[in-house]
Amino acid sequence: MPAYRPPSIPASEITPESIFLNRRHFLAGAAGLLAFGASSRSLARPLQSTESPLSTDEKLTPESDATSYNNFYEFGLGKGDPKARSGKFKPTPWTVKVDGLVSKPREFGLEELLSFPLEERIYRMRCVEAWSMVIPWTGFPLAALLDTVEPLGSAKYVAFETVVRPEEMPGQSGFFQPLDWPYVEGLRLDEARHPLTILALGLYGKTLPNQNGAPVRLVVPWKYGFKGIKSIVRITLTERQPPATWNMTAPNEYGFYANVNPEVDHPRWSQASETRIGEGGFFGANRRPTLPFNGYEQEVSGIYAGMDLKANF
Ligand SMILES: Nc1nc2c(c(=O)[nH]1)N[C@H]1C(S)=C(S)[C@@H](COP(=O)(O)O)O[C@H]1N2
Ligand SMILES: [Mo]
Repeated sequence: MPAYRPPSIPASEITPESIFLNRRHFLAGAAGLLAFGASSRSLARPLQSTESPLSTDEKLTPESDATSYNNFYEFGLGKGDPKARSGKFKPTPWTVKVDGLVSKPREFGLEELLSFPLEERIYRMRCVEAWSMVIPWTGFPLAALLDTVEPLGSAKYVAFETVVRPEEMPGQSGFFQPLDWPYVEGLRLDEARHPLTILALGLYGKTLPNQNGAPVRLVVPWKYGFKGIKSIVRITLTERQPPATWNMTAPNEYGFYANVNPEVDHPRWSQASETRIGEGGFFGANRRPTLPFNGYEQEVSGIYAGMDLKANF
């Protein structure tokens, strides 16, 4: 699988708008111009562009939907809460601590994360609630970050942790607490190193808005959306399978693997089909079939060879 193709389109051709209109993909650098949060805006200094073989050419979900219909329980349970209630959240300055079973544990400042070669990836995102979107992310392969800290041979999993800031995240300070904080997630090391797995710093050519997980979140497109942990402050390499928030909260409903699988229904609803947000009508004619591994079967099924995907859902 090609992880990256050298740029073939001169930077002069690129403007942020044209990127989405002509379906070309870009690599952007934003060092020195950090505008996360409510004032999210175009990443500065687009460097180069390339057609990414890992992107879908399906119609993008309207940006206004992707940034207003969100799951981010730290800001509340309603789909509109993350946007409406995240105004106080401060995504800069930011550091991500990378530790555990690595030779070179260290912290990465946001500027350092932005200095990895950024790439645009247009991915389907399938929420376990049976809706989906098509989102253009800007980010870089998680494998690139893992390489720099040199995982030890004993490392088998990667654990992720979201920030805890009740004073800025109203869903963490209310009377009713739906989840234990911090929100945590995990991947097997080979999943974490898969070329499709990225750390995203932006969407639609802009830095991440707070509601989408500013300033840095995980995107694993063949898994249900809840694996895509937001506002990450720590990444830890471990020997044992790390805890994952939804799996711990309701293990019979949400597995650790959470690979999109139309044949494994949620106990309370079918996973055989989904609604594409923006296409209207949650039920009825607009529903489309859900694809194994969310349509990334060819790319990822090899890493699960021999595994019982119904038992390990
Ligand atoms: N920290 C944290 N990360 C999270 C969540 C959350 O509640 N808290 N929700 C998850 C779920 S269920 C989904 S579907 C995606 C939604 O991402 P989006 O709002 O950017 O579309 O984020 C995931 N990451
Ligand atoms: Mo979700």
